[in-house]
Amino acid sequence: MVTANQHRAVLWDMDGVIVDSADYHMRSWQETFRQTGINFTADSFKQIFGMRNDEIIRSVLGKDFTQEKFEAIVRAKEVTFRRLIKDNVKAFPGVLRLLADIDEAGFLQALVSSTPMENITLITETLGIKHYFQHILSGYDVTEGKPSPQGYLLAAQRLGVSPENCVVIEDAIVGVKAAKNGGMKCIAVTNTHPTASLVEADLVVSSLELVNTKVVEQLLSLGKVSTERSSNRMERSLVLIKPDAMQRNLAGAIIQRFEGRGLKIVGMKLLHMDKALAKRHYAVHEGKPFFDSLVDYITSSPIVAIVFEGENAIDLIRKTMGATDPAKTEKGTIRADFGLDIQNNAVHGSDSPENAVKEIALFFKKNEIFKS
Ligand code: IDP
Ligand code: MG
Repeated sequence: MVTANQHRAVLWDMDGVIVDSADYHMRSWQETFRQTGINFTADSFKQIFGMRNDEIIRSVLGKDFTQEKFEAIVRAKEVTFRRLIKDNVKAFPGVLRLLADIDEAGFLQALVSSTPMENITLITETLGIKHYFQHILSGYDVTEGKPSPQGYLLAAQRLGVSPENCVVIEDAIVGVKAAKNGGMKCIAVTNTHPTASLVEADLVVSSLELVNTKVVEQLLSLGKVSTERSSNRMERSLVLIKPDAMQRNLAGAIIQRFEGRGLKIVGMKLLHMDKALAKRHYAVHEGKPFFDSLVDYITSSPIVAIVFEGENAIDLIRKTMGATDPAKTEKGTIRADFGLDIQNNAVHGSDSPENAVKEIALFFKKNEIFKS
């Protein structure tokens, strides 16, 4: 049976996403360069991290090396790498479960790595994950490295899936760029680089333990929402980090969810709402049975008020928050992950362009909002 998900795919990078290999790459470069009489420190490795082999060798040896010397060094490095990692292959947390869940949900999967096939075979066979991939592409199958989208586009083509139906999982800045250059959705995981350098991704997470098939589906359907609209509106919306979240030190984690979706902070403050402000902010709920309790709750401790700006910000923020009742909302949303109950639901977001304008004006003066 052909399911809807067979027209959708998840494309995986390998080093830094599936396997924790940075240390072994560093040690194998070190060993290889030592044999050529060059001292290669951990500091030098930081500078070259994410570069292609030819760029690394050029940065260490200078421009003067022959093609034969280049190939010999790369071969030696990769042989050393496989020897060092062979008995130490370790998947990042959440990877094995996510591969199985995505497979179970009927998505196609491909591995798109810039390393040689021998490395890919060693890693995927050791972890027992080779069968999850309907296609595997090595660095030698493409003529252009990342940030060119060539590898990801070729993998999508081989799977028969169009780029807008692909989600790429990456850890490298050039890898995220490659996915976006190819018109694909991208989840970036901060295994190698900090969040701030990965904001081009549609979602940035600290671990793949936080990702599930619902998140992948949401990312793909967000794409549909924006293409259905004739143009993407730049919007501003008010977000409040509510008392229950502040008391549990969740402000940073919540802001990260929004920033990870590309929303920009253009206004932000810590304030303790008084009853008058609470009643104006929640005026539409006056007379409802939960109104008094809601006013008491929202004024019970300081909160963070934020103005976010971005394309379709209002809709995007509501989707990222999830439905009002944490028990009933979709997995992977802020309220599902952090909300306690229907009142203590961690976060507020404006529900329409009209209300966004009104609410922002309640909390911010004009000169407290900055151009992004
Ligand atoms: P929203 O925050 O998802 O827009 P609204 O219906 O506008 O939801 O309600 C405003 C806030 O009032 C909710 O976020 C929640 O904190 C609280 N609330 C809504 N419904 C109930 C309820 O039935 N019992 C208690 N509190 C509620
Ligand atoms: Mg509301």
